[in-house]
Amino acid sequence: MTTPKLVKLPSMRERVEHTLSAHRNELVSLLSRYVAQGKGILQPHILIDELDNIIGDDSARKTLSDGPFSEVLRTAQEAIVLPPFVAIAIRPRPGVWEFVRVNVYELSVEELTVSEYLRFKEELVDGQKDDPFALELDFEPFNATFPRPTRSSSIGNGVQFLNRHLSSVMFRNKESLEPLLDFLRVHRYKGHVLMLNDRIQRISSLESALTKAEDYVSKLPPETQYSEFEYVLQGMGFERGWGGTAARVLEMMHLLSDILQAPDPSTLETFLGQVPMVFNVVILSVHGYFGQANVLGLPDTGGQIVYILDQVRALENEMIQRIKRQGLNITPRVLIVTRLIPDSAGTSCNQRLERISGCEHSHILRVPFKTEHGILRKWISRFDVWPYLEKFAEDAANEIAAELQGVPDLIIGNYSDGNLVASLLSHKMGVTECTIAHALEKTKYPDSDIYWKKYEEKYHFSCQFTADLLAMNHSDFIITSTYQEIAGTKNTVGQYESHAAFTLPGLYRVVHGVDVFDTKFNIVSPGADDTIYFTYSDEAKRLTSFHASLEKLIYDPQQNDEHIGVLEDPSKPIIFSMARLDRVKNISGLVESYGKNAKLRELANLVVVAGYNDVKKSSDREEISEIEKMHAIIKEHNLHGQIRWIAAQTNRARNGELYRYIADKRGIFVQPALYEAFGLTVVEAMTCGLPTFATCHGGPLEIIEDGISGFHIDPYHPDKASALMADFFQKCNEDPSYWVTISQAGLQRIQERYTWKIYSERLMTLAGVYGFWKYVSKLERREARRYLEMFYILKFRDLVKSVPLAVDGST
Ligand code: UDP
Ligand code: LCN
Repeated sequence: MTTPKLVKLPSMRERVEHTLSAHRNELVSLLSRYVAQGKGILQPHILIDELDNIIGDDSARKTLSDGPFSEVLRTAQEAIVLPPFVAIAIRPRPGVWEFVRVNVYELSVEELTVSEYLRFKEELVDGQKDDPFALELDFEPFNATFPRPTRSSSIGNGVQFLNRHLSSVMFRNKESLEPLLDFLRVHRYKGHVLMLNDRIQRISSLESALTKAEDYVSKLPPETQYSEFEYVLQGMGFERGWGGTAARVLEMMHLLSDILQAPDPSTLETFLGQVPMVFNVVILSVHGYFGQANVLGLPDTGGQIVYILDQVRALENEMIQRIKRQGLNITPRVLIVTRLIPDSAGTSCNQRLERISGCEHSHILRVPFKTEHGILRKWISRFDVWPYLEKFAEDAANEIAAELQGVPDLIIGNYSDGNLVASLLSHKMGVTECTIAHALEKTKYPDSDIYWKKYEEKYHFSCQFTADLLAMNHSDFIITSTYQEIAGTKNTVGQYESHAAFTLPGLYRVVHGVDVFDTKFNIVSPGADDTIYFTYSDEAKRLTSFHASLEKLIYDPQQNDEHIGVLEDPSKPIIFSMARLDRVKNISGLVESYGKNAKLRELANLVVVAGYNDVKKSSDREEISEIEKMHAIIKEHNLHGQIRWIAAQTNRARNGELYRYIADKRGIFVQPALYEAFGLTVVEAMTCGLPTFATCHGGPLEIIEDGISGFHIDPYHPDKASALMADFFQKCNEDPSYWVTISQAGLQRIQERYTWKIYSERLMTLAGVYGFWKYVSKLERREARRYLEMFYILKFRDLVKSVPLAVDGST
């Protein structure tokens, strides 16, 4: 038998070199086409398109697309052209990058380091500067000793990998078990010792105490309450926290015995996930409007609010159950900490404390933005909040301490501003930190890093990207809704991945910003509240009392600031969309593509719920320009008679019924965003049984399996998208069961993956495992924290000074 030889795959530089020597003419012809475009950045589709444009030369095309260079072209993410150079950023697989540069005049190829590539890219903006002292940010050395997977498919399963690592270390020798012992000994709740007391000082005594205790407890009837044998266990060194009944205590003790004898990853995860350590949780969502009623659809106030309120309900429930199961009599608390807005536009955002409905122990705690001029009264855009956050964090820390009478056990940040405050608080309090991005703005705005100055006045991305880097490196674990949020797809770059290396010319250059293979990443997807979103066919649960008002909302001919446009033929099915009226949501793009497709207009009406229809009602610059655009498109395509534009709808229960009402009429839901980080409306619509057409850019790509549980559309090819919808309606006219097939497949997809129950169980387990990991790795982590502290003080604090403070009374 012959042993297969390991063949080393050629590097990208070798591929280019090989092509240059074997097919010089063809490659030069292609590269010259790139260079001919002049200085700039070329996107992947342009790189490929140019191959098709090598005029009249089929064989050249074939040579290049079949040879080793094809891999370079297929995986190129961008090319920087600065004649005579073309530098290409190549991504052979998610999370792995290489950089090559070709001198097209001299026909030489070199491999670039990430720093060299970025420096070259900066020349697009700064010309040749050669400043050897540009600030370079590099987080790699701090994480070099931490374990990480190498396969792209393992990205986002951080906790599994971490458990494997931890258990293999523990397996090595008895001393490695010491941190676990110490960890179990530090647990306390308000001064009361939990799990282990001082009688157990060493692993050997833990082992013998466990044997004795297991022996004793196993002889008790399984349902015996902990209080009945509490004192006996206390004498052996055990305190409350092992379980409420003998059966549960025994189960936990078996798990620990197994770990002490032969640790394995899943036992470790189960055990750490059950150790009671999370009683008080603080969740930060700063910018507002954060409220339970009348806020959705307001600028900047969308899915994040829905997500957090649902999350808190699920989390409180899970905490109560776990605490009870562990035999503790402790009341958990969850505080959502947000901004208090005195001029609260008819919402409850001016109240300090608000109980969360559907919860017993969870509240919204609001803390105002303060400066030396006093409290800021008005709402401000999420892009302008940066100068307020440090003081906000300080004030919030005091308020939280007063509310909880102590520090929380877990801090969860949301979005860039909440994540920064979470980092500041967790840094100060030494508490486990989890961050959730919801949407990293950098990916939404192409080239917003290299051309950051262009965006600065409007968006202050220099602050936001800096805050994002700080938070993603400071947090103990990161939850994402999808894989693509971390590492994209085979062809597209992930949101976090786009922070691995980038440059803000003149500010700093990031050579290792975040590593998508880091075990801190975990995919835990949200769901949709099942009391509000359920299938249209669940007749018993339907809220038919809303039907009359929904009918009015859609068909009432009156034109006012709640709805404009009429649907002349009410018998047609409805194409429905609902989103904030942001540019990126691209509602205007949907209206335009509908307007241009006569067949689609013939087959279906269009109903959109978005923002306001009157510029006077909006204070948000982006929304105002979208409102103007919508009116112009409606006029240009003469859409009156086929479109209904409804202003933002804040009644969630009625919105749930609205999706189902549209399903009754065999309509569809469309999510046309240019980029959607996750897309809760997609999950909501599918949960209600509406066939859904959603953008292929971002989360919906993963939520929907194209052609099976819905459809992907590309907002950059709007004609194709509208043709796909028209085909769908046509097909449904010919065979009405087609609509049902897609609807049911969508429902099945949701049930398998997107539920809050799965989410909250996972979150609690992650809090346990990462709490332990934080404890064992505290020394190493300190180095990174000090580096981050310096970056915060020297860069972030300076940058926020460039953001103007808002003035109450002005718009
Ligand atoms: N939403 C709403 N009324 C509106 C617009 C949106 O209730 O007028 C809700 C929608 O049902 C969803 C959330 O706001 O629950 C939007 O979340 P998504 O993730 O789709 O987008 P985001 O606004 O967070 O970017
Ligand atoms: C923010 C977004 O932009 C959406 O894509 C998400 O669904 C939402 O947050 C909740 O995570």
